[in-house]
Amino acid sequence: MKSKFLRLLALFLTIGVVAASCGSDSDDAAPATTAAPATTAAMATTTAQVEVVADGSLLDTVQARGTLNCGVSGSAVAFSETQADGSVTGIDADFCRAVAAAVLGDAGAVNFVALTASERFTAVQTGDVDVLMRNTTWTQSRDSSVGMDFGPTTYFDGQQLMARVSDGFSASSQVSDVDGAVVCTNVGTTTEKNIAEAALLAGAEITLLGFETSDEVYETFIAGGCDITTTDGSALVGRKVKQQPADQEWVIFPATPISKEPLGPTYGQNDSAWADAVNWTVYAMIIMDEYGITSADVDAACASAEAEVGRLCGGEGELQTGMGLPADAFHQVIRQVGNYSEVYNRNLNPVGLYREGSANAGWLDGGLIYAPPAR
Ligand SMILES: N[C@@H](CCC(=O)N[C@@H](CS)C(=O)NCC(=O)O)C(=O)O
Repeated sequence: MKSKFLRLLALFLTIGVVAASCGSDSDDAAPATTAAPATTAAMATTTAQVEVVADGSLLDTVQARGTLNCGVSGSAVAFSETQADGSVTGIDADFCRAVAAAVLGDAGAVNFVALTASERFTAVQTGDVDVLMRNTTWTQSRDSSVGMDFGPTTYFDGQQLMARVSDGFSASSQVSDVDGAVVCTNVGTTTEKNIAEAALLAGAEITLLGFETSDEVYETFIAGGCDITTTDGSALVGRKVKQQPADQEWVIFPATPISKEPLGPTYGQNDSAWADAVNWTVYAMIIMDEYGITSADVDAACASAEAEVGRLCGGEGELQTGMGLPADAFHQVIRQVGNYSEVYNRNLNPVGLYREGSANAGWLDGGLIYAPPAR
């Protein structure tokens, strides 16, 4: 823990540096530290920035606590699934682990908190969770009046519908074809709003049944209580793989999703130090992927790395300590969890979701996955 004295000293030094850079006629009463020799002031700048930005941030709280409270679904196939032994698997679970590896040096230091869609934002507001990795869509209202901030999109999704082939639906069906249908979905989601709006626009009259959990949605769908289920396309694919009964054939449509569902880390608004820690964990995973550096070879790569990889590894010119993280924070992320492709492929390939040709390909391959430079 940083002492009060260090924080105050840091604050004074920052004021000193700012005042100096604004000219000596500044109205700010610059403390005597402005007279410090240039080298001392320059060295202190780094420390001062770290101490001040992290002060009062969740970053401090999480580091003091020693565990990350990460909000997940727990029943989102391939994204976050609570297993019989209590462990949680999936791409969202791995992003929780990645943040723990960066912030705490230990990918295992995660307390997973399973939340329904309607519980999730309250859990952030009350501080029950530090971050959501819960197939959560970045929207304007959530980003503003709901009080959330959003990190880099980790999965570009879109809403689709799923129905039985025996009911006359096919991959080329459209929303207008669901006229008269009973449609099941989850409450507290973008999904329920999108389908109501899309059906209205397509002139289809539907009966919308809302459930708190996806398990209830699929139990009802399988039993014939609804003709259609609708949610993020990735979730439909996962449920079809896991739950389609031998005597039913389910089909997903329309080919072009009815909405954009950018899914990614979500946390309370106005905490820049925490946001930076979460966001740059994801960016580091994307950048290391661009260099082809994986968990298997990151130790060797970091041993001789230069330039951008060198900086991310924690070598000369590293930027992690300047944001309140250990110098080797991102080395640990790759080592303990993996780069973006590793995490994507190991969780999503088994349900038939591939990066190639999708919006989740890297930007050099025609996709949208992109990170700013580590500079
Ligand atoms: N991305 C949408 C939908 C998220 C959502 O909650 N989807 C459901 C269907 S995949 C879900 O996660 N269910 C899992 C559960 O019941 O725990 C949103 O942010 O509102």
